[in-house]
Amino acid sequence: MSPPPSHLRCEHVENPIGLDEVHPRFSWRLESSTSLEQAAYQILVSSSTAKLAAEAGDMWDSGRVESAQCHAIPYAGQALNSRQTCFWKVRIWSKNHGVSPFSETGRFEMALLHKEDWAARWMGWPAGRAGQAAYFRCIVELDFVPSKGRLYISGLGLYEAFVNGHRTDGVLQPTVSDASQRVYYNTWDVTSALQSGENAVAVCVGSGWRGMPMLIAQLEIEGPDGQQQTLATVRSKLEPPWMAWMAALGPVGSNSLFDGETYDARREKSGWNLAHYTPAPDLPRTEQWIQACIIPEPGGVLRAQPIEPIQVVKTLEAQSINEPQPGVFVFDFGQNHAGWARLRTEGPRGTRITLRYAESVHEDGTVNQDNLRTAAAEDTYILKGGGLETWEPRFTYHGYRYVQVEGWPGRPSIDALMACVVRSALAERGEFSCSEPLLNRIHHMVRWTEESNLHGVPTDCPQRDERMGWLNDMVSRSEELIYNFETARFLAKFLDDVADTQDEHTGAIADTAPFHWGFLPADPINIASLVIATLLHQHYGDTRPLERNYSSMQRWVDFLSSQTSRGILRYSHFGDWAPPASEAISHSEGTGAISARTPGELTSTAFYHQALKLLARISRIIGRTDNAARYESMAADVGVAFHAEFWSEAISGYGSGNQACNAIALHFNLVPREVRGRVVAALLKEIEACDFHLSTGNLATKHLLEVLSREGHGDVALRIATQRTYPSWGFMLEKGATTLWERWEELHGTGMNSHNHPMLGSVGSWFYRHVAGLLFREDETARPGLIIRIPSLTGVTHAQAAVQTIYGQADVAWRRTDGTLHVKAHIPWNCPATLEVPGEIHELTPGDHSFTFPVSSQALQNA
Ligand code: RAM
Repeated sequence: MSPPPSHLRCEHVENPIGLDEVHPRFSWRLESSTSLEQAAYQILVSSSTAKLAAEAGDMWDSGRVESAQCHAIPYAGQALNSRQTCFWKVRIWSKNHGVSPFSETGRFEMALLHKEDWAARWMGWPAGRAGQAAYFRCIVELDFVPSKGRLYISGLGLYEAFVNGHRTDGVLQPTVSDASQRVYYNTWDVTSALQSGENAVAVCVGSGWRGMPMLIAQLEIEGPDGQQQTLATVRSKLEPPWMAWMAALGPVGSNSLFDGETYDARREKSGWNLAHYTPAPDLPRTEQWIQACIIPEPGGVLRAQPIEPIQVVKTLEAQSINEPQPGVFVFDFGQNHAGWARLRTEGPRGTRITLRYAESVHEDGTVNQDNLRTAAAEDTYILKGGGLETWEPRFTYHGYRYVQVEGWPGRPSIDALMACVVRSALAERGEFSCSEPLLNRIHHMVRWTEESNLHGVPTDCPQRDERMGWLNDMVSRSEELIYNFETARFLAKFLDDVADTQDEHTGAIADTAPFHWGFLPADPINIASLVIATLLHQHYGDTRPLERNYSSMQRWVDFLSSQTSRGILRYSHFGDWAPPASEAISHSEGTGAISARTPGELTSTAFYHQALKLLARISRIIGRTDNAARYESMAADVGVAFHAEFWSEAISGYGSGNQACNAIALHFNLVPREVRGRVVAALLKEIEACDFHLSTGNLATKHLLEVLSREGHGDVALRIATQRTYPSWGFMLEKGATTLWERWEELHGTGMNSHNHPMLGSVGSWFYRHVAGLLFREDETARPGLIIRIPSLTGVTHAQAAVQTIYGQADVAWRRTDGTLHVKAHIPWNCPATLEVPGEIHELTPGDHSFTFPVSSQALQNA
């Protein structure tokens, strides 16, 4: 008999609360590596545990469904209500093994589904000041012992909330959005913080991306005998005075995501977040509590936050302290990252300590903030005196390796500062290593760069005055990201951000999401939503992001179609952005980041063609085959036009014949079969002319490595990837980089040169796919499956990778010794998989496998 399903997830989360997805999706696994294959399943959803125990699926009984799918199966039962809790379980039938017992019980709880569920209104404070944090508090009195408490809350720009002094989870909440379109709120289970008698809800709201702080909060409490009490941000004449929300200024003064935070501990309102609190009698006027007021709404609809909160995910100790000038101390944490420093100090009241953050130091040892542009990246802490004080900011974050401390009382010890690494708390998903230490170091560098750029959206950088979700970066970076981190929710949410930028009349989207910078219409290469939707299906078997964004993607592609002239799309903003300086137009935008040799109309047309291909594929996946045929035929026409426009017989290649032009044309299958060999040869020749260095920017770098491996030239790709001289990843490492640079050049000045920029990190997915050989199938209808394709690399003798799939962890490890190739693989339960070595294909069943192959035939070397 098959064991019961386990690892129950609803909307990718174990027993979630606060869902506003009215068809939440269920997933499970089998903690067994047997070769059982699921043939059918049955899901029961009940309104109570008793009913579930009696196997009465009063909310939904899926019945026996003949399917191997075990992930993201949508609820299709009775309509779900706001706040409703449901309980569910699942059993499966395995081929030849009969039915399993039912799983343990999972549960999920709905959030506030309708506008009318909100008694609360947006609240502000007329005496507040833009750029200053506002403090809010309110008391609710209970004459029962609470058995359930939920706090529904959002604060713009960012909030930090307490119930009776207990802080809610996460930092920098809520997650970023275009607040004129949608505002995310969090649902917190605060049951254990509540008590009978007086309870305090206290919230500090900072600026974030916005100016004036504003708050909406609704605390709903239930008692064991059905008692109910709600405390909401409202103000009406009927409201008893003790239930009024009060507001004041406090110790968090000026605060901004980019510039940093100032905290004056002398202004702390001791006990402000507790029920029994008596304000000091001598507070200056602005620090006195006065009634908050209702203010206009930000415009966007309130939606439950669908992704992981941002957290302090780890801390780093300083490696060294320098004193470049008397009283100026520079802490080196040894690793560039995003977050802030936590300080411990003791000193006289009124002592002012400043912390200035930077990615590099000047020759004299002081921090170099030149590349932060207008971001001040400076935190200030003013001591209250009288003992040990610890502090960390809450409404800012910085991209840094070094912190320069000034004003410290005495000399700081090495543990006076601790670095907090702050990011959206996505689980790590993949791991990779191989026999070439340089590749392992690059992998590590790519991982740290991603760690630094997951902040509600995939940001381009964490340090300067930017930190935007640039779509062009995501076009090439998403696959690396999905291998390295659990992004099922994060990337689906980003698709909503992209859709929010869409012009309702033209269908054009913007270059950044949420839209702060760049152009609208975006560069035609910005097909990130199609790339991401396809990856989410490939890796997670998730069709919802495809269905939900289908019309938005169609409208964007239709807009691009409307801009073509005989199949060619000529407008372009960035193209293959930031190639090596010798390839770029010297004084172009982004301190010379526009490619001189990769024509914008070539990238625009090639990516438009790819958008049509992806849209055709997405159409087939979700059953819109009528559209699929249309997009395929449009793509074929664009392909013909591309070749006619950009092909040069004389150079056997496209455009200028540089690496980018030919790699993109080849990888997107824009090259007619009869000249394909010539283009590959021209690409190899060009690479040789560059002494086996790349000459590509943020887009073409991905296509270059991929296409070389696909065309059987993995060793050439490996040679490029293992360079240590400019331009290469190894060069960055040789120069001391710990995260990826934005430019191939080593730059430290005032121009565009972030030192923590994932856009050149697409090599990270090449590691998994073409060094370790762990690929996801590109099937359009089936559930996700693996291809283990052992590459023929002479420069690597062993490699391994592990990835958390929807079925469990998959592992592959290969080693070449004495003319023998050894392959070990672990295929998780229910996962379709094949092993490919040149000339051979093996179906792999779930479980452990070990193979050896002779390589004496040279087949593996030369395939
Ligand atoms: C800069 C950043 C970003 C890039 C855009 C076009 O602001 O480098 O990553 O892709 O320009």
